[in-house]
Formats: sequence, C-alpha cells, structure tokens
Amino acid sequence: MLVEKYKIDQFNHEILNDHKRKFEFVASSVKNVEEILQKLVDFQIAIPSWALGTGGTRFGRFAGGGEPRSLEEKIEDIGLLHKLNNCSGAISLHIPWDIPTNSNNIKALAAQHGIRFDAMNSNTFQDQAGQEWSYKYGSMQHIDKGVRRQAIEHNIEVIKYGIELGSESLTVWLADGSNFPGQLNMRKAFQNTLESLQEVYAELPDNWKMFVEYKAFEPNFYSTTVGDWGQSFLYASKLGPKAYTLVDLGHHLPNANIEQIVALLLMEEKLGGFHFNDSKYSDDDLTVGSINPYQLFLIFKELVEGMDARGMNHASDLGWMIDASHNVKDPLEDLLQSVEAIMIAYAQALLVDAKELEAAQLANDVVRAQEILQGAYRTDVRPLIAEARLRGGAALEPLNLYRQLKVRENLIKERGLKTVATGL
Ligand SMILES: [Mn+2]
Repeated sequence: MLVEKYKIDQFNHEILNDHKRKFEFVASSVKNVEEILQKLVDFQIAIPSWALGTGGTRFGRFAGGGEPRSLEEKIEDIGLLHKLNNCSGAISLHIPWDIPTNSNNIKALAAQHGIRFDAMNSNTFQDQAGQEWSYKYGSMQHIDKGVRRQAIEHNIEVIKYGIELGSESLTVWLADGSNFPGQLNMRKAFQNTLESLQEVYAELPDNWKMFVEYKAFEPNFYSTTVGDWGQSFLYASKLGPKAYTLVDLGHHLPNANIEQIVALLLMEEKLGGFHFNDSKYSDDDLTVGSINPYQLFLIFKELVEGMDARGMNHASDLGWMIDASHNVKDPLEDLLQSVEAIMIAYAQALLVDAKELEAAQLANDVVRAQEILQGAYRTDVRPLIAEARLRGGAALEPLNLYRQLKVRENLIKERGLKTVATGL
C-alpha cells in the first residue's frame, strides 16, 4: 500500500498549530536545538524483515492478517513506515528467508522507497529442507567438520547476496551451545567456532563489517558458545579489525548493566551494532521502551558520549536495528512505537550537557550528576521528534495517521487474512 504525500501534508496541516505551540515551548529551553534537529533528521533505524509479521512463541502463533508474502512486500511495508516517520530507511535481510530472485529488481524497488540494505543475517539455528548436515548439535562449534563447512559456506553465500544488494555488514548469531553439563568441551567448542568464523571473515570485502552477536541462553540452556559480551569481544578481537560485537538488549542476564558494556566496547572500538527491544525477564523481544525507557536513555547517553569522544557519526558509524517480536500487536504499529521510543531516548541523550556532567563528576557532586541526567530524561522531547519528522517530509503523528488511513485493513484486503511473513 502506498501513502500519497498529499495525505501526509493534509494530516499535518490539521494539527500544525498545536504542534508549533508544543515545539516552541520545548525549543525555548534547548540550547542547540537546530543541531539536535539535524541529528534527529539524519538518524535511521533498520527494520528486520522478520519483524513485519506476527511473531510466535513455542506455544503458538496468532496471525493478524495482511502480512507480507514476499521480499517485495516486506520492502513495501518498510517503505510505508519510512514514509510515515522518515527514520526507518533501511532493511535487514535474513537468508534463506529473503533470498532475492532478482537482486537488481529488489535494489530498484528499495531505492524507490528510499530504503538501503543494512546488515545481512545468516541462519544456522534451524535445518533447511534438503540440507546435507543437521545443526541439532550446533553449527560452527560442531565436532564434525562437515557441519562446520556447511555453516561456513552458508555465511559466505549470505555475504554474496549482500554484495549484490549493496549491504556492508554480516551479523552472525549462533544458537550453538549445550543443554547439559558434559555435553561438549567448552574450549574446543570455542576453538571450532573461532576457526569457522575466521574462514567467513576471510571472505569479507574490505568495506564490510562482521557483527558477532551474543546471547546468554536459549535455545541452549546450559552453555552458549557466544554467551556474553566478553566472549563476543574475544572472538571479535581474534578475528581482526573488521569484526565487532553486536549488542542485543534482550540477550543479557537480568539486571546486567548494559550501558557500561556499551561504554567499554565503544572505548575499545569494538562496538559494531545494536538490536533494540525491551524485556521484563530475558529475551522477551517486547516493544522498545515499553518496560524500561530509563535504561534505554542511559544506554543512549553512553552511546552519544562515547561516539562524540571518538568523533564518530551517530547516524552511520554504528548499525542500528530493531529486533523484536510482536505476538499481540499489529507489527507495523509496534515498529512505529519502537522507532519513536528509540528517537525519544536518542533526543534525551542529546540534551545531556556533557560539560556540566563532567564538572559534576570531577567535583564528586553525585546529586548534581543525577539531576543532569534525570533533567534530560524527564524532558518531553516528543515535539522535537515530530518537528524533525515534519522537516523530513513525514507525518507529525505517524501512528495516528497509520490508523486514520486504515493501513492494516487495506493490507488485509490486498494480501488476505492468512499470510505468513517469517520462516519460523
Ligand atoms: Mn538480535
């Protein structure tokens, strides 16, 4: 479904005065408002192809209807989000679920929607039809060389698809690990995994990055071969300068201090990318910012501080992606909420006065330091985000326009009620 520009303008026009009043109120207390607005206009968050359909749990899946049936329709859905919010201008593909039949056509379609190709994702966590070896006992860590070879070749194939589409990074998430003590030799599992990753790394083009994603547990429940940021950092360091750690917010044990992890990885030039979601317990894959928005803000505060310390470009030097699952919401509405939550946390982090905070830290003024952070966090920055969207030609209130246009109803009419978007 396409949204015509005049419909966005019409919608904005009706609420423009109200928006202006709110924007001017916030803007009057922000020092460098123009600079912040430009950063907000530039910031883009990649949408993974698998987040466009209803997710499931191991107990079941309740489809919502109108889900994209092909890669083309996935790009159209992201194009629609991007049109509404002007900050979803990238798609992250998953192979083999999204193998392009004609890369040139897919590239042209994406360009039409202003979408670029973010990180490519490989899959060695499930067996595909006709596959020679099984990943039941792992992929890159496997005791059998044949399994490892198959996993390596799959990742190299993913890179090739990525090159055709203009992507510049590969994300490797391995489900490898063990379910019971004694099942595997942890040191050998690490070494096999490292050697396998090295073979994939050798095939990376010069301008590519490899992201090594870690996860504390699940699907394996005793050990995970890339289980935490230390292990990922170890692989990335041994692999070389093109390898980085990828932080998925849901992949930590409860109460982990993610902002500290981020700060240190950035310092060591090994933070590559992000998977945003939120959680109450572990890898719940809930809407970004729905459970703990303060933590999200603290993470962004470290990101902004750490990136500025190294003169990095906020918009392009790290990979930003949502990795969530929507069981009970319309996936597109959930994604609009997620992007909004990310933009809010980013804008709040931009409000933190770094010099004032440093002065408070150097004076051991704990109270002042906390006041600075919470002052930024408690500022209602939503009018700033809306203004950035307006300047980018998008909707002041994307979610309200989405509902007004009856997008989901239209997609169901177009695609039907029973469609499946992911390969799970
Ligand atoms: Mn992830």
